[in-house]
Amino acid sequence: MYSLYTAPGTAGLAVHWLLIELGQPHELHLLDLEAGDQRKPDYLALNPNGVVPTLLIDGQPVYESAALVLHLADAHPEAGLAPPPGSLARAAYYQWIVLCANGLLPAFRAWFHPNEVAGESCAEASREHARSRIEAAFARIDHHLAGQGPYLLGDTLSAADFLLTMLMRWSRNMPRPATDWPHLRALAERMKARPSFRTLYEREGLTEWR
Ligand SMILES: N[C@@H](CCC(=O)N[C@@H](CS)C(=O)NCC(=O)O)C(=O)O
Repeated sequence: MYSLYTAPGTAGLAVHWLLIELGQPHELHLLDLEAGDQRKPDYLALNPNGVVPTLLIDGQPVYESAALVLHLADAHPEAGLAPPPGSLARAAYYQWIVLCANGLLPAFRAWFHPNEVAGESCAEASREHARSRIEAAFARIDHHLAGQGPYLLGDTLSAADFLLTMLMRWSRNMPRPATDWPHLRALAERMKARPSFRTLYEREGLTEWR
């Protein structure tokens, strides 16, 4: 049994979306980040980092969105969202998940919280630097999709596409949103057309970037 602690539109979105896509029953706990729910002792006991998401898997808390995406795809292989371990496709799959988790996700964190990088006095420069890193990553992924798309793994949808779509969504109000790049835009449209995306939006109460 799964229990997801998240907040609408955050790093928990890909995890929530996959739970819906995979048809896995789960309890949903929506935290109010503005009110500081993520720093309350009960939540810190589940995730000492004080961030969302956290997924209780049979009562055990596990965190880090990319780790949860990898786990859910493996735990429910019938959906075919993860290539077989040891295969070449699996190596590419790891590559994209790690690029999202290790490259794009921290750059977005720096975009949304630029004062965390080097203090308030450097916030503007940090934000600008984050923006250029995000745009450069989008350009490289778009180039990949142009030659080897339409999904990150070619013709095969994988859990990595869900993680990337979450990140593309985060760029919607940036000077150059992901949808400025034609192949990223096409991927976003495909992903948004999934019935699970509509359910996700209803359950998280989201309206932007439909
Ligand atoms: N590396 C973490 C990052 C999680 C993260 O930064 N979550 C944000 C929301 S997107 C959060 O909880 N922010 C609240 C805060 O920092 O107080 C993951 O991917 O799960």
